[in-house]
Amino acid sequence: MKRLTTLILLFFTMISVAISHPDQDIAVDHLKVEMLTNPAGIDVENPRLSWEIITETPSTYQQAYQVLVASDPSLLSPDKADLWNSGKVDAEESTNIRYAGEELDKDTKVYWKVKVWTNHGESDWSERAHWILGLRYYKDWKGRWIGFDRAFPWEEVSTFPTLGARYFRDEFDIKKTVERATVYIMGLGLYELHLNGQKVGDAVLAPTPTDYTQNVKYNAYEVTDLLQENGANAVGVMLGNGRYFTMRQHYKPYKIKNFGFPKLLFNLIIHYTDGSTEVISTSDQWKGTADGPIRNNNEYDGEYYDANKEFIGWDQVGFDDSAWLQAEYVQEPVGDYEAQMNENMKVMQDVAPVSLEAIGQDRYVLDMGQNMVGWLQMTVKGKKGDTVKLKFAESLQENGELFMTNLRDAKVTDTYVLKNEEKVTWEPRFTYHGFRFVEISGYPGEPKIEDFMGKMVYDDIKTIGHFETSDPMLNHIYQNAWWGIAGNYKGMPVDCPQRNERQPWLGDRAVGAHGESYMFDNVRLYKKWLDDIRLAQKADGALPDVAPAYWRYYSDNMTWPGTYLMIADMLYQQTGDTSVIRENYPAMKKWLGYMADRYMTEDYIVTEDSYGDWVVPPPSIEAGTGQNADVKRPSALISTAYYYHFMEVMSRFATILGKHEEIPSYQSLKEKVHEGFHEEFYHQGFYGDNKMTDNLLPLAFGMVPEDDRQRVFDQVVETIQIKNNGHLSTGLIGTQWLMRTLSDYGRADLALKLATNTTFPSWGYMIENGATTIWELWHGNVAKPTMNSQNHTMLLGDLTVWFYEYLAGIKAGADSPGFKVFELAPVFVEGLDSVKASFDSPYGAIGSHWERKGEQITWKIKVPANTTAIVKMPISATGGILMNGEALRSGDMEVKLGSGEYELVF
Ligand code: RAM
Repeated sequence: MKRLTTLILLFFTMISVAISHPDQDIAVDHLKVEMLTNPAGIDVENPRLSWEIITETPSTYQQAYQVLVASDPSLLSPDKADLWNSGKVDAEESTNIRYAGEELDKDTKVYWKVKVWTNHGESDWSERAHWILGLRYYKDWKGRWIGFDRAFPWEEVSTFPTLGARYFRDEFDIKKTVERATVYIMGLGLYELHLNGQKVGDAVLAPTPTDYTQNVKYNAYEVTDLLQENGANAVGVMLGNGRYFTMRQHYKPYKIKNFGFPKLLFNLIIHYTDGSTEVISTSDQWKGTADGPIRNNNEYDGEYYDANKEFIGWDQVGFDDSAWLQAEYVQEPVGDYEAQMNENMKVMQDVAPVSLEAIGQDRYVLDMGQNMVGWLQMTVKGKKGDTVKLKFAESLQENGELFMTNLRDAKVTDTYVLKNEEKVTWEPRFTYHGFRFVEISGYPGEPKIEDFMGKMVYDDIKTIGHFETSDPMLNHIYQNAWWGIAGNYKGMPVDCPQRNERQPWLGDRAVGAHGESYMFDNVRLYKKWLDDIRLAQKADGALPDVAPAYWRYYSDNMTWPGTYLMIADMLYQQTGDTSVIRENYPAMKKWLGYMADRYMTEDYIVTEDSYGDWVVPPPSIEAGTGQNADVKRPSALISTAYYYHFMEVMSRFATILGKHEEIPSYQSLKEKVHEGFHEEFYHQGFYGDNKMTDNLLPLAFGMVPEDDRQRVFDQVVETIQIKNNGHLSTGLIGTQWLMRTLSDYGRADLALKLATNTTFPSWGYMIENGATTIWELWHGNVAKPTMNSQNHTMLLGDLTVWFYEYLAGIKAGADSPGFKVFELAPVFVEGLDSVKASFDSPYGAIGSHWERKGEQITWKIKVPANTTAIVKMPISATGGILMNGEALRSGDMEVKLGSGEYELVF
């Protein structure tokens, strides 16, 4: 009997399988591997796969999925998939599904596709995507590192080094038919790869910078189509200095990390159709020279290009390289070899200049109209030997000359020497500048504005957020933030792009990175940064202030190194990926132990701090005029409050990792720090010296006893309204908690006031004074120039988080990271008539657009498939709420909505 039932069941199942057919409306798209679209050369054995469900049908949820992975596109069917057929898996998860198929060999290209079953039917199979598992083991690499571990007579290794690019080349024959070929390359500091006369890929300034004593990133490119079958082929690689041969040599060697001369390891793995494989790799049979057109390249100082030194055809077959040297075997870099999982930089946008003016004989100033990061492309025609100089600056002096003093000793000059009378278009390769203005000198004839084009260069990551309000000043600030954040993405988030610094300072991004995550698809960049930070940890537990620690700053404080925890927390919240916590938890714990051992008193006060509330505004513009902003005001209040906060964060991390046994120790230390903090810093109704940040931190971290909260908060309000006449007085630390704390305590109106101020100190003040990005200093227009960048992101604090999570109200669910369940709960702040925002979550676009007309608010929202939005209505909407024209039950101040578009009116 049982057998019969099984048979009958089987029969019906077969019928239902046979008659089930995909629903035209439900599709799967945007397939990603480790959140990358079709990655070449990753080194994750079991990468995580993600996809998005696209449908117009409301409230669609995934109920099951099936993934197929095969070694050949022709095998991508359920009965043939040779690497993995997951079968139909009942699950709602559509992100971060681990590949659980056959173990893959090195340099393997695999193809995959997916289909889903939902509560509204099933999809068809997706389009196919692929990934390449690259080289996972040290031993997978063939050949040897080549380079020239020395300078040539025309080069100089001094404080301001001039070192030309190195050029290497080789030719090889291909005698068989190629099935597939992939290049794996480590070219340090920077490389540009050419095959048979063509540049490979569109990356610039690759690879991503690391501390090369810790890890070296390789890039991979599929080059099958660039190879010449049954014939001769040529490979050419240019090497630039980047951060490897660092920008300042023989100068403060105790502080500035230097790695050596540029070098290269190259593997081209060719699979032939007959099943055999060949590897072309670097050896001393390659030829090389440093006597080429790029005479100097330096991130601070610029590039010097002499076209007379060009060797045409050097990257093609048949070039006469008899004058070149034999490549030399060199020391390998110390760090481990790893696939680069974050994006390389690219020319992301063209920026046309807005004006060109003569400022003297043979000198012109070009205005880009925007403080930007990248370089200038120039078209020029003259005669042999004509030398054009391009000098970059962020602003002009009153006399119209470039303002250079805030760049410190960075020479920021690109030079081009003409070789003949032909018209040429040129741009540099191994440098970049932060600039709005360019001084052009030596240009033959009269330059025209059309001869120049700005190239905006930053990491090849998508802008995924859009934010706009009824207030032009807020929109302007948002635009400035976008330009500043994008431009400072340099394979690591640097503090500034123009002066002789450009360091990845941790503190600057602690909270900013969270706001940025709504604007840019920066997950892989920040994951890489967590690696940089972890790898910079000392054996004793110390974490640096700058990572990669190109500048050796281990000053021991809670705020800059603490960014390590905050970035991991942010990535977890925004993506739901627990690996960021798992991988970094031990190092975080070690650091917190180190800080407690060394700096925690018996009364649980953490005494050590370095920067205090860095760059607080001076009391007035007059008082700040000509003043140095580089003043450290260490504060035990700040370090102790952060210690408390991090105990809470670590408890959460321990919960996520299932390390429940570790939670009590965090909790008990947290309590003790709390008591100590209260004892030491609490006075009647305020903390510390009653500065804004002194009160903001305990409020933001939940340290204030309930009965005293309002009193303490009132102090913040009084400081803003009365002492500061409606302005903030926070520096880098306080501003990171400012807007959210004000809103959480019911004063979003005050936050809005601060955000729309145009008088000092405010973001609007910067704009009133010509800023097109965000300044390093609130008084940037009058401060002493020694530390005064005009393109820094650190003073954004939590402003962009506030834009998305408060004004638009889009926020990952408190108990559900990664936007599977998320909140939509804007503050419909008085004084704003509309806010329109969207953000591409891992599941698709989320939208929130509200508009106030008189007393009525219309709020349009968009919820992607396979997610749930917890939609919170304002308390003031008790007068009745219409959703898509129908009245919600009264008292329904919170509704859960599945995918779709909705319009709420109240
Ligand atoms: C300066 C910059 C940087 C900051 C450090 C402490 O170099 O302002 O952004 O983090 O100081």
